[in-house]
Amino acid sequence: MIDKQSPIPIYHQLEEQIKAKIENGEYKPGDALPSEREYAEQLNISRMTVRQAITNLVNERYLHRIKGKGTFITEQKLEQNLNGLTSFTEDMRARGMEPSNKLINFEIIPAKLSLAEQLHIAEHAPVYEIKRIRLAEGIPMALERTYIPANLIKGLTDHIVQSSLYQYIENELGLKIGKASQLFEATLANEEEVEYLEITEQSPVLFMKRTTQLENGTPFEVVKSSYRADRYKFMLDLER
Ligand code: 16G
Repeated sequence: MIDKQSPIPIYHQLEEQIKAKIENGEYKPGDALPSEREYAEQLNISRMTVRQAITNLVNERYLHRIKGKGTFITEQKLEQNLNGLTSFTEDMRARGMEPSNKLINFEIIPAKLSLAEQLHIAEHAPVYEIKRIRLAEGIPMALERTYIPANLIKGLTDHIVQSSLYQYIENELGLKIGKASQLFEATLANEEEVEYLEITEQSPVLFMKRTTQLENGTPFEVVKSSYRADRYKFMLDLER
């Protein structure tokens, strides 16, 4: 497996072999990597060399170390393309994954002043407050709190928001979704996110706030989402 005569450094050969095993699924995300000693003995190379290969793969985020436990294969993150105003349901379906929702809260509340201003409605006007865990293949990806003016998006039910909100707005109400502005912020998980996203305390979370309007310019949602930073990454094409 290791060619000691090759001009390619041994640590590099080992790196490539480990990467290949991750890519072909022999090593699965979350699995523990064999120990340095096992590689060293099996391949008849020094532990220093094994350590070098593993360190490089940790730096490249293929692997991660957990203190006192060992080295593990890192989960592949989902890459969300930010070019386009899509819904969670559409994003998941587009990549062939099954979206689902766990509804935590669904109620109508009076809008506080700052929310009312963002939604261009009167203070205390009724808004739906919807809290959902968004899952892909049963794994929690994000916690989403959505605020929607009840007088604008009519007839919303707890049943509807357990599937797709955008689909309801466009297909059932016949409204056209226009554009959104979205803010991104790196944070550490709070208690609620730890509980609902099944992550440990202090895990990194990507917090996003999206304000979306209908085609006619009327804002219809303010959404605060917390995405698991260990599962998600974002991609945007930039032009100059
Ligand atoms: C996405 C949007 C959210 C929107 C939801 C609709 C972000 C940060 N948020 O999660 O604003 O309300 O999709 O999803 O991308 P649905 O149609 O599947 O209910």
